[in-house]
Amino acid sequence: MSLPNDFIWGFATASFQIEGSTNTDGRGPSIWDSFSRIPGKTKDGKNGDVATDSYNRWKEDFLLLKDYGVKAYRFSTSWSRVIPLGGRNDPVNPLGIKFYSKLIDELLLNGIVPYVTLYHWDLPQALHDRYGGWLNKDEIVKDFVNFSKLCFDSFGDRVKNWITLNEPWVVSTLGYGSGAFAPGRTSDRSRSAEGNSSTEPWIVGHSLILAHAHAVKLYRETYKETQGGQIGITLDTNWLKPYDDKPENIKATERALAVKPGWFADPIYKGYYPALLKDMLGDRLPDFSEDEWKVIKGSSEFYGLNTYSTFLVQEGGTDEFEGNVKMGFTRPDGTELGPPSHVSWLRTYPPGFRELLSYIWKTYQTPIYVTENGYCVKDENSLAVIDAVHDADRVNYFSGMLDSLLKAKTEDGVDVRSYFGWSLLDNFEWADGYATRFGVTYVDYETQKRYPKDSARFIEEWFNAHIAH
Ligand code: PNW
Repeated sequence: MSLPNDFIWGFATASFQIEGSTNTDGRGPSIWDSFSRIPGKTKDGKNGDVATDSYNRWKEDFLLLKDYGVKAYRFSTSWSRVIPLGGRNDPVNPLGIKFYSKLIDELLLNGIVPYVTLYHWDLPQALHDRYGGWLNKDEIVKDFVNFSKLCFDSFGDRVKNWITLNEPWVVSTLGYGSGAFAPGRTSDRSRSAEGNSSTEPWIVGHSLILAHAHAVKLYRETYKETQGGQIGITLDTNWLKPYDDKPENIKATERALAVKPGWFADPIYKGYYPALLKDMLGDRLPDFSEDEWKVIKGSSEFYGLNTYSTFLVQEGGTDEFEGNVKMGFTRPDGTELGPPSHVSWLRTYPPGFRELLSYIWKTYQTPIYVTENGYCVKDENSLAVIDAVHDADRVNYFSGMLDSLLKAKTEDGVDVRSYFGWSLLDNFEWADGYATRFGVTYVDYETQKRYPKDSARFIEEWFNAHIAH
């Protein structure tokens, strides 16, 4: 059993999580700069001002990729680095363009294919202040399309794989529902002075879908023919299994899937909202006009899949963003899906990945690019470097997941075309700060020195052994 020669593999990162240099060479502030500087918003009280210093150390990171033998690298562009104030009438920052251009050239010179995410959560602060950012559909769609156009114009001669948005579910629900992520809006007044969790996430989701669709429309009309690339979206999608075979738990699982991934995937791949989502939200779910639906339906050329875990689902929860269900890892017989990781939402359960790949392939019938998958070892942060690099639990996770991917592709006939491990290196893990480590490379934040972990070597060897030559 092996994967075809053209199967793509590599590692992923995101601009705000690695670059640092938030105030260098003309970059403008993003909502994550401001949010992470508010005391109490990140677990370790740290922000992204330095991160892994990759704005300065990008060559070193590139050398890691080369050393690991990857075929591709997924990274994201910082909107406020290339248009510091973000808007369509605001000036472009040539140094920002130059930064990504250099990186792209270096990758291509060494046979590494760039996969570029336009938006991985770092909205220019100015757009949030000016008109409410993602809450203002008419303005943000135009500004996002303008930013996308700048990227197609500047990099599209060399970049052939575009991802418009990373995980719109997270942007909407954590940014405007729980308020755990930037811009931190929520009805919970202990967390924020502003926001309405029952309406804003659904409004933001609406804007995100349209912004994505209009960027794709522009690419198809103006660039695709001459540049010859492909474009799509990345959705975070966990596998969900009913807790047992009780009808109410089966129904609860369907409802949970209607929220995630259905809220975004159904409009984009099928051209309508899931009925269960509409039932749950009534008129709080903004609908699209007929003209808008035409732009949205079929607006992704692949399913960009970020996936980490499997959950067991029961009737009875109150979190709308999960579909009002209870989610857990404990089976009815008391056994667990997998041992705890460093975060509450992630367990190692490889069979779930195989089932998820089949579900997506059957439901959405579009090629799947796994754009993120990875693991954080419990308490890795308290280990000395020489121990942390022997990340047996992460190796175990990747080993199981890759085995599932291979079976999905070769035995189940799922059209899956890439695998990007999250992440190339330990980095700023959003509200967790730096204490949660997802890298296959250890970063010593005192010295910024990088140390390859066993998992990096494992993945390299796994693909060398499983891709047909
Ligand atoms: C991803 N879930 O988000 C992000 O794209 C990365 O930036 C991040 O560093 C990485 O995961 C690790 O947290 C997730 O619902 C979103 O299970 C949602 C889930 C998991 C990860």
